[in-house]
Amino acid sequence: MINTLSSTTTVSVQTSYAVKNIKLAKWVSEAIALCKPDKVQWCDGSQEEVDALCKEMVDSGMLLRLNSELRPNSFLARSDISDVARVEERTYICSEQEDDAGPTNNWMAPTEAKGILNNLFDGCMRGRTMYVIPFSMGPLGSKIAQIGVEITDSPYVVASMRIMTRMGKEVVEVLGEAGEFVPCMHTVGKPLNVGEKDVAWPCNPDVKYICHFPETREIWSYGSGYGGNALLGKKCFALRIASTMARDEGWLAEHMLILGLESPQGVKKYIAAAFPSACGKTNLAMLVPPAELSGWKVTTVGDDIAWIKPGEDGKFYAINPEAGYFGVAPGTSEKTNPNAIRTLKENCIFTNVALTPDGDVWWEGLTDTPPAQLTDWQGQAWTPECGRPAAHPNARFTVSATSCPSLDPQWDDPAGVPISAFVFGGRRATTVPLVVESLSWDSGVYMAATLGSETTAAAIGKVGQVRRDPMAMLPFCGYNMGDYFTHWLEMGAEVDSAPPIYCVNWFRLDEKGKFMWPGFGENLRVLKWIFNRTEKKAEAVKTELGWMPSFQDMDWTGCKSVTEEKFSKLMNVDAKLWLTEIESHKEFFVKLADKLPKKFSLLREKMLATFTR
Ligand code: TSX
Ligand code: MN
Repeated sequence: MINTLSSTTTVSVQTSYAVKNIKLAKWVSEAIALCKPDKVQWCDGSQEEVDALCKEMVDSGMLLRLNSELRPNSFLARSDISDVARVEERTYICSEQEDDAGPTNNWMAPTEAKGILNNLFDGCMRGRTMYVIPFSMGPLGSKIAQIGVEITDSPYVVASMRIMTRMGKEVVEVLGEAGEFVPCMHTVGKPLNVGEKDVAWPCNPDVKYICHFPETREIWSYGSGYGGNALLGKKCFALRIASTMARDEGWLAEHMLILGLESPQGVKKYIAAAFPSACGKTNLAMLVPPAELSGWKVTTVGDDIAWIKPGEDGKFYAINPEAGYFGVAPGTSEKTNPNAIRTLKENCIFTNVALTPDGDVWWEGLTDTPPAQLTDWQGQAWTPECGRPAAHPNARFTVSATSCPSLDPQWDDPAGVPISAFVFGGRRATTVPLVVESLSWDSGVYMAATLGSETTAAAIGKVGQVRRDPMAMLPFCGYNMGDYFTHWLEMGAEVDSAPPIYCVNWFRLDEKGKFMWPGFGENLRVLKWIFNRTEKKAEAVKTELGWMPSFQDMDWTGCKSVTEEKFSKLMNVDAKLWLTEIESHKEFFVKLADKLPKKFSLLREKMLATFTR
């Protein structure tokens, strides 16, 4: 028991540890007064705690326990149909000045947002338990790590945060009396009346707000229990709030995987890579090298977010602020990501996947032939002929990083890992070559800022249209994108020699619409060239776009599908297409014009000139 209560409240508060942090105790007691929960539970992060919560959720119908032989200690959650993804149109940056949010974010004045939120949060936890979740983004006590505390009325969020972050009483110890933390307020937005029976997935189908206050460093999320809307350590904190911290303090909070690459000689390097959605980031982070290049090892530091700081020795050091993977399940298979399949053996929470008759999970792409019968993500009977997907396309797995067989030995190192190269990749059917190394830091930042993916049939929007997603950060940058570009340009000078920047494209198509590059494990051939380039041990040819390997510069041992002719097509830089491409950069930048770095216009003009020559 702890005294976080005002004398007028009568709510049972459960904690097994002392809270000495004055700001924390005060904030929680204010939250209790506002949200008016029936009970308060300070989470300690123990196994017993999460076991008890999962049992409660199974009893209430929020979770289904999977077959303990096939999928030990694993659960299935089915969300409300109105609550299946991040809600970008309901996501706000609440900075004092609208200009600080910039044209690519929704903006609301902080006082206006607080007015709305205070109304919505008033009594929002009636009939429910308020959970207090202390968590660290990054290794506990690391100089690069940050602490947050999430208040939520969702036990699913508690169980998920325990997987995705370092969570529990140790975090409160690290906070001490005066440590700083980011307060993260969350509610599903469905208070229960006395005697009212709860639904399996409580949320507010009509009202959702995901609000970020970069100046006061707080997060308020209302109405959703799903993913990035509710697990506030991830996109809200580790990207939107952290990107503004990083701008102010001279570091980088990026939407990047971090992988380790070790040569047969035992030389180890780390690569940070950004890709827009649906490019297979988790697959790359867990890549299994082709048999013919055995001796090369790929290890996983993180699959989604990197916090990168200049170190004392003049190099960039990166940590993965997360402690688990919240990955898209559909498309994950023994062929696309064998390490993920092994990671998912036990101790998982699955959300919106299909259920097999024997109590295991299934999703589109897991096997070539679907099971004859399933229960779909909405709990309906499903057969292969029924015409509906069995799993929701955005169905997820939540699993601890420590379950991953390719986990890097240094993944939890408080010092982080040194970054030798940045990689940016998009999904482009034409125009963009398989790999190119930028001629300079500045031109690399320009390439990253013009990163884009072509919309596929599944996505909204016209098929074949390029959607720009600078640094894969468009939905996640907590401030003005133009200022973000300037910050990136400036960060190159904060280290002794900035890592080289590469652009890759695994998705180029031939005339018949077939993928030209085999992808997956074969991507190691590109990573190997990058590795050797950073060691000055690989050749390259200078082109209009930058340094590119010729066929002989890459290792083709055991690769049957890529001939020299095919390779030249994969690498082809078509001047006519690039003139159109550069014109489209200009169009994209119009929206950001007032804050766009002047260097970008110069770089574009220079590039234009090389192609018109
Ligand atoms: O994840 C992918 N990667 C990165 C892997 C380390 N995917 C899946 C993208 C959807 C999330 C890819 N898809 C990759 C890739 O490199 N490449 C492709 C395109 C592709 C698809 C299928 C085949 C080849 C290329 N081949 C066969 O199906 C046999
Ligand atoms: Mn992501």
